[in-house]
Parts: sequence; C-alpha cells; structure tokens
Amino acid sequence: MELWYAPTSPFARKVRVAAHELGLADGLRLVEVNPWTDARLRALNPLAKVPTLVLDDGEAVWESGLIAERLEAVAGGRALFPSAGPERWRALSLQALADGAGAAAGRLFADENRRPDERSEAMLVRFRQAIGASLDHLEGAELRSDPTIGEISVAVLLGYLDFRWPGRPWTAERPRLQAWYGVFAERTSMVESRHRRTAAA
Ligand SMILES: N[C@@H](CCC(=O)N[C@@H](CS)C(=O)NCC(=O)O)C(=O)O
Repeated sequence: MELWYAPTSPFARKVRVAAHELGLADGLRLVEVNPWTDARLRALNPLAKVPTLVLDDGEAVWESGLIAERLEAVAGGRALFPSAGPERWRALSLQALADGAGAAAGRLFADENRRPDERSEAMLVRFRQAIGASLDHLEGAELRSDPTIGEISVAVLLGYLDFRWPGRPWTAERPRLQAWYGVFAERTSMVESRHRRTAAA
C-alpha cells in the first residue's frame, strides 16, 4: 500500500498515526507530494488532496476518516472505530470536531500568511473562534489513553496547532487537555509521524 502525504498535513498525519496504531506502518510506502502542484495526485484522487491511500490492487481511497477505516479493515485486528452504540458516536463526534478545527487551523495559517489586502479579517476571527471554541469543548470532553479514531484526531489537531503556532499558549487555559496530550504525544505513532516543514509550506 502507498500513502500519498505531505509532512505539513494534519489529515495525513492522522492516517499515519492510525496506521502505526494498527500495526501497519511498516507495510505503508510513503509518497511525499505537494497537493497543490503535483498532477499525479489528481490522477489518483479527483480532489487532489492528501492523504490519499493506494491499496495493493490499485484502488485509491480519499478522506482521512475513510482511509483510517479501510486500514482498520486491512489490519483485521485492533479497532480504532468502535462498532456500535455510544462508544462509536463518542469517537466519531470527536473525530468530526477535531477535523473541523484542523481545517479551520489550516485555513487560518494560510490566510495569516497572505498580504493584508488579500485576506478577510472577519474570516480570520471566525477561524480563531472555531478553533478556540473547539478546544474549550475538548477541555471538558472524555479523552482516553487507549486511542480510538477520536483520540487520534484530537491529538493530531493539537500537534498541528503546536507546529504552526509554537508560541501560542493554548494549553495554559486548558489543563486537562494539556495533561492528556502530554501523555498521548509520547506514543510511538505520534513521535514517528511528527510534522516537518517543507519548501512548499
Ligand atoms: N477532509 C479531508 C481534508 C484533506 C485536506 O484538506 N488536505 C489538504 C492538506 S492538509 C490538501 O490536500 N489540500 C489541497 C487542496 O485543498 O487542494 C481529509 O480528512 O482527508
């Protein structure tokens, strides 16, 4: 299997963490790509986004959540997606919130780096509100040390915030989240998938 990824992408990192947790990382060939410029990616995925997974039979899979679920099916053992009931809704709800905040963070980072006349202050405020309110919600949420796709998505969001805004003290007002993340970030899956700056971003 191949994972087309960018080292700056939180969604690609989410899939890399999931692959590690499922014991599949060694069998995953990483293909680094700039999704904005590399035409090969659109030939695989009409959306030209990372992550994109290419299965051994050539089928391409897009969307980090769907990719993680396909990897879980390949692994056939450990479950990152609880099968039913409140546990499943808890994990999927965390994933949806963290992914939404991650998308807002990606847009915020891109917009902060545009010229002032090319960006909307109102949108910057809106992205910051989405991120801040999501973190406030997560501060009160139940987060486990044993990862589901929900915990993985939250940890990847926090890792992305640290990567893009290293000086930003998001943890200071959120001690529970800080304590949980301090432990989770030490997992091999998180350490092995750390973000890295590229020439593109
Ligand atoms: N919802 C998608 C988001 C993926 C995404 O937005 N990836 C970004 C990089 S972080 C990308 O490839 N952007 C290129 C583009 O939007 O054309 C997922 O969960 O996989």
